[in-house]
This record gives sequence, structure tokens and C-alpha cells, in this order.
Amino acid sequence: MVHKSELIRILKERCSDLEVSIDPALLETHGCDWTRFRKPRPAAVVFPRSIEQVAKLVGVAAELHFPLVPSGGRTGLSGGAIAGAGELVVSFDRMRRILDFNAVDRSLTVEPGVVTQTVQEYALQQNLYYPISFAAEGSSQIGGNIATNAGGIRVLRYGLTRDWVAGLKVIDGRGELIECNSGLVKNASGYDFRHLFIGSEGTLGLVVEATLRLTDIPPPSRVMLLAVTGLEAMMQVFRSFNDALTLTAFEFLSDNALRQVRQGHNLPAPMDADSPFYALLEFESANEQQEELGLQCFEQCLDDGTVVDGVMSQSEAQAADLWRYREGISEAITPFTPYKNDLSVRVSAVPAYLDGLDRLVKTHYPNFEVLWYGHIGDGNLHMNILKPEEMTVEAFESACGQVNPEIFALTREYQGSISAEHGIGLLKQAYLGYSRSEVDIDRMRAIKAVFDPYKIMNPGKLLG
Ligand code: 2HG
Ligand code: ZN
Repeated sequence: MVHKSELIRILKERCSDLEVSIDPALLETHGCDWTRFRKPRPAAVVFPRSIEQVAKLVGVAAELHFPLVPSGGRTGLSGGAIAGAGELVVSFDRMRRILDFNAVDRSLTVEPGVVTQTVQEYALQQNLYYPISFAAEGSSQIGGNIATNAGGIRVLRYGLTRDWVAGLKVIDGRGELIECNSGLVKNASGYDFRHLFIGSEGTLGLVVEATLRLTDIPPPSRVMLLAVTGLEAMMQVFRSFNDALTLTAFEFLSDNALRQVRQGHNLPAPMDADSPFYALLEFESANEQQEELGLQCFEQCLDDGTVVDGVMSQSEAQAADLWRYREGISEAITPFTPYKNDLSVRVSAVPAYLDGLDRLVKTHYPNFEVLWYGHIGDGNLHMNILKPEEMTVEAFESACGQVNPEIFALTREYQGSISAEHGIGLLKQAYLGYSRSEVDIDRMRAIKAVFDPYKIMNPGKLLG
């Protein structure tokens, strides 16, 4: 690897119109994501403004075998955007244009640095809807969403980012432009590279343009927050609502997660009763019958004892207030440097799996506070362990990591995933073998060699 001063000299010479920064404050902010377990140490940050600039830059990096770390909204939680070993960070902050809207195709073509919420708002202005939604949508960028196949709160109704990408332009590790699918609905002409790049965490190439699908604006919805008596009960509640109505979200949180979110954001108690778990659900309610059905389900749950209390939104503002109890958790616990696991199993396996996890956690972490929340309606559970104030980050990470083999072995027993939606990145890299076989990992390496022969695309992430 050439020295960073030499790299900068070459970049200035060969990519003269490229913005290059070595401002220490910028290296600090742009050299990492939301994870706090690794220190950023990038050589420099570059801000390309066009596909041509990206292609040229990657071409030079390929020649020099100089590692690149793509950087979007930096809201990731697995260290996928950490430049901890002197890499060059490629930020997409200057590629934020909406390039095209096509009303007939119902598609939107954007540069990778466009913020997720901007896409949602633009779609609404066109009387259409972009359904991918999650707490970090106000800062996360589309390129990063694609690189991690972002999920979020409405996956059970609308699927993942993958389902909304109709076309992609990518610069691979040679600096060559790859055009995938051109916005087509049908295309049976062989391997669809688009799906290799989605979820590849920047290890195969850099997303430089995306064509997203849009859909109809959904009917009005209602949000309920319910006090649920246990996990078996949680799944029964899910079943009753899911059978009777069109659910757009079914989330859960543990009692201590509720306590933390209330403290962190100064929120009032949402209801009188206390419960070990709470469900936050959202259902389409286009007419009075559907609302009535929702209330009937609620009463049924009260009768059969699965739910002891609950509230339902009567307006959009109330719905947003209820969502804060769930979406505000991650931010509220950030000061505790939480150790995160992002797990998934099939929905039907959730109660038994969570029960097993809970037992492991109680045995191994009796002195740590462990919070549960997540997208239980699609089988995705977020486990957060809070760092005791007196403990160093290093000692805490190591203590948490010691139990990971047991947690992940249990996950494997259920044929689940050690990363549901946050990606493998740097922090879960050592554990990939719990979700993917050796042969699979070799296959992934072989694919990487095709698109990234010089090993410059986010090295060390995902595959190690
Ligand atoms: C969420 O669902 C995010 O709130 C963050 O995916 C999860 O903080 C986490 O562990
Ligand atoms: Zn999540």
C-alpha cells in the first residue's frame, strides 16, 4: 500500500477535479458509522460528484491496490463503514441528485447519496409511496440501504430494499461500470448481478445510481400499543391481528426497553398496566369496519388473557407518538454503548428461540442489562446489552463476545441468521460461519474475485 501522502499526490494529479480532504474532524466523522467499538483511521476522504469521477478514482485505487471504504449516511450498526486501517473513504455526500421520475414506470432514479426520507417525500409528492422505512431514515442514504439490503419496520407488508430496486449502476473493483437491469420488470437474460450487489456491503463495488420502484400510497392506518403477557402470547396476538387485518408492522419491545425509551426521550407512560413485553402494531384501516375489526381483535386478546391493556391511535399525530416508544429506543440507549446482536429466525420459531436466548442471557450476563426489541412480525430480534458505566469499552466488548458462540449456535439450531438486517460488517465477521457454510463462504470469495480482483472494495468486511 502506497503511503498516504503519495496517494494524495497521485489523486491530485490523476483525478484533479476530485474533492479530497484530510481534515482531521472529517476523517473522524466520515471514517466510521454509528458503532463505537472501533476507532476510525482513514488516510483521506474523497467526495466524488459523478459516475465518471468514481470510475476514475477506483481505477487509480485498483492500480495502486489501495483499499476503499464506501460511506453513506454512516448509520450502520455493524462497522461496515469503518475505515480503521488507513483506507480511503469514498463519501457520496456530493451525489445527492434525483435524476429522473417516470410516472408510467412508477420509478425514481437517484444518485447514491440521496437520503432515504427524501425518496419517501419525493414519492409522496408524486402521489406514490416508497415503503422502506426505519428509524435512521432521516440520515441514511440509498446507496447504503442497497449495500446492506436495509429492512426496517414494514418488511412484513412490503419486503426489503431488494424488492424495490429495479435497476442499478455500479463501479466494480476494476473501475468498470456495470449496468444492472435498467429498470425492467421482466428480464430473463441470465444472472441478475443486481441481487449480488444488494446486500454485498460494498465488498463488490460502489453503487453509483439506483432506479427504485414506487407503489400506491397505502390506505390510512391505525397504530396500537399493547401490553402483552409473554412471548407465546405475543405470537397469539400476532396471529389474531394478522389473520383478521392487513398488518403493515408488528414490532415488540421488552419492559426495560420501554423504561429506557421513556427516560431517554422523556415520554409519559403509554398506559396504566405493566407487562414483560409490549407489541406495537400498525394495520390498514381504510374504513370503519376495519377499525372495528381491530378493536374486536384487541377485545378478544383481553378476553383470552394475552393482552392486559392497550391504546390505539386516533390521529396521525397520535400514531407518530406511539411509534416513538419503539423507534426511539436505539437512540435512547446510545449513551450506554450497547453491544448489539441482530438476529432472525422464522416467525413461527420466535417464542422457543427467544426463550432459549433469554435463558442463555440470564445465565451468562446476570449483571448486565439486556434489552429486547425489534421486528418480531418478520422474525427479527434486536438484542442490546448495556455497558455498565464503570467498565471499559474493550472489557465490555470482550465479555459480550464470549457468549456469542452460544447465542449463534442456538441461532444455527433454528436455521436462523446472525445478522437479519444490519449486515456482517466488521463486528460480526468472525461469526459468519454460524450462518453460512465454509463452502458458501468460498463461493462468496470466488464471486468477490470476479468483481474485485485487487481486493480494494471494503476489505476486511463481511468476508474478512
Ligand atoms: C431498529 O430496529 C434498528 O430500531 C436499530 O434496526 C436496532 O438498535 C438496534 O439494535
Ligand atoms: Zn431494526
